[in-house]
Parts: sequence; C-alpha cells; structure tokens
Amino acid sequence: MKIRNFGHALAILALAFAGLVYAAQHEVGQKNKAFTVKHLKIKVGDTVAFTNLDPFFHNVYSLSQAKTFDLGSYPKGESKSVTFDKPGKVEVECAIHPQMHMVVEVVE
Ligand SMILES: [Cu+2]
Repeated sequence: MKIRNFGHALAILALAFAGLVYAAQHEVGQKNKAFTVKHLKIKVGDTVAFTNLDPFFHNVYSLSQAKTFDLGSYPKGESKSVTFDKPGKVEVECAIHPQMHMVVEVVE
C-alpha cells in the first residue's frame, strides 16, 4: 500500500514538472508605433515579453477580463513580461499610442 502511494506521488510530480517545462516564453516587440505581432495564440501559463524597440516610450496595458494589466511607460530596450493564467481573448493596447492594438488568445 505504501509503495503504491509513492508511485502515485511520483506521477503527480512528473505531471507538475511537465507543466513547468511546457510553459513557453513569447516575444512581442513595439516598433514604429505598432506591435510586431498582431495575433498571438498561447497556452495558459505562458509568458509574453513586451519589448520596446522604439526610441520613445510605450505603455502596454489590457483591460480584458482574461488578463488585466498595466506595464507602465518604459523606454527603448526595456522589456516587461506578463504571465497569462486564464483562458480567453486579451486585447492589448498602448496608453500613449491609441492606434496600437494586438490580441493574445490564451487557450487551455
Ligand atoms: Cu506606444
């Protein structure tokens, strides 16, 4: 009985480890007042790094229910990351440049 429980615990550990391994990292730049990716499909638990490639500030944010965030304004070369922990459609915008828009689609 003890040995069987141990095997079960190992299986759970292996699953948890697999989850960590498969959480991916994605990159979305801000260049020429636009996002370098317009539509990004990712999995729950994945992280997206928003990197400013313009010689002026951007302020990336979202008011979507699946992920509400505000990265604040930051200059060229700086990157801030967001981990998407819920499924859904996340509309990403820039508070400084209203024409900037992209979508992160988070699936299970
Ligand atoms: Cu901007």
